[in-house]
Amino acid sequence: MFKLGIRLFDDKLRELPEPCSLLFISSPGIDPVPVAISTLCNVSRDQGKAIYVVNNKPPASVRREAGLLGFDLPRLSEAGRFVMVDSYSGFSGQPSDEKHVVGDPSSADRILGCLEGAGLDRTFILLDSLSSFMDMHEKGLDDFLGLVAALKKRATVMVLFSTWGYDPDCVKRVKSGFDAVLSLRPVEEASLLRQFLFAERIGETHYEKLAVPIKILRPGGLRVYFPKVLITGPHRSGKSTMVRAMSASAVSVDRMGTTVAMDYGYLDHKGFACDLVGTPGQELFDPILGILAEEAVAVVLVVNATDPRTFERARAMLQRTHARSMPLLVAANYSDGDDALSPEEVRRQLELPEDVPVVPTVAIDRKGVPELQDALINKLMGVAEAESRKEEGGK
Ligand SMILES: Nc1nc2c(ncn2[C@@H]2O[C@H](COP(=O)(O)OP(=O)(O)OP(=O)(O)O)[C@@H](O)[C@H]2O)c(=O)[nH]1
Ligand SMILES: [Mg+2]
Repeated sequence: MFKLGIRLFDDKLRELPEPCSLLFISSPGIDPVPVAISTLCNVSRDQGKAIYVVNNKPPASVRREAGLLGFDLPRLSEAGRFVMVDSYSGFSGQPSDEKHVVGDPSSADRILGCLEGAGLDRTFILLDSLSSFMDMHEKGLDDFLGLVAALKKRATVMVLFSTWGYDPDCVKRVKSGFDAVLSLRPVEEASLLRQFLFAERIGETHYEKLAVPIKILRPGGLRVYFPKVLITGPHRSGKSTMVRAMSASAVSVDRMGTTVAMDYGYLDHKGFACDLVGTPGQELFDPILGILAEEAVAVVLVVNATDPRTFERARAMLQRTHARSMPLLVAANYSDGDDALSPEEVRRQLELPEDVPVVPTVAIDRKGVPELQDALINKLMGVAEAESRKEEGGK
């Protein structure tokens, strides 16, 4: 079975019969190709063979994009795990260097014939795109849905569809021809435009709020992406060290060993990415705490577990950053100290509710940091999962 690499969706997609058909809709202005390539390359790397049928751009541009995303298409091709079907050159009248070329890309039969030649059984086939196929001739949609139905008996099919200018009835018909419908849409949040991947329908279940924010890394491919996680806590509790320990790369604006502006880091962990912003700890810099906290989606409070005298300050910082209205986690840092309080004791003394994870850490040695990263991701995804469960429960 193919995987998007987004657990929240994959758990549900697993319930579909195999092989299945998936419609991937994108709004105008959003390029669905990076998500499609990420999915396709994951399939061919992890489970078997994937075929990319392209009819709206030169195959070379797909290869180039895959390279930028960090996928090694040449190696996958060599291993027989990736096949390109050029359904573009025949349409644009250009010569093709590809091995599999569809002579007449407006004919569903010819596409099927070419796929037969490429060996389509039990593969994952990406058709890019339905919109271009429909634009080629009048009966495009019927022919195309016929093609999808024929392919689905033998392979999993994912179809890209950019929905602009089509009448709503037509879009409805397209959607009903597939086992699952996902859509990539922009969502405006606090004046920032972000991309979200929505599951509209999986099998018979319709969803309104099953969505995750995503970002395309080049290289890296598809990630679930959270734009800002705030790392705060009292002076010298280990925030800057923690931002570095959690990040693939990080910068701190420090003077004489103390943070005077902010730490910036970037977490990339198990298919998730987020920007980490660390605050200064000294009271002197409190005026900027609120500014740094703007638009944060979660807060990690770092405390020195050997020094409970600083906990009152920690609580004050939670107030200043409005942390209690967001997903909150606590790193009980300095847990290497002999007199370090246990996580339970840290929870009690900070008066934290049960749903706030308290993770013992030693930031200088990265001890407990993977657990903290897991807890952060679970917390962020928990919000999305709760939304989707609410929805299912309501049906
Ligand atoms: N033993 C021990 N030392 C730590 C740990 N975490 C950080 N440190 C050390 O504590 C000191 C302060 O760490 P920083 O990361 O600069 O602390 P900070 O919270 O960013 O400090 P400010 O920005 O000044 O508020 C450094 O010398 C770190 O090496 C830990 O878990 N155990
Ligand atoms: Mg610091």
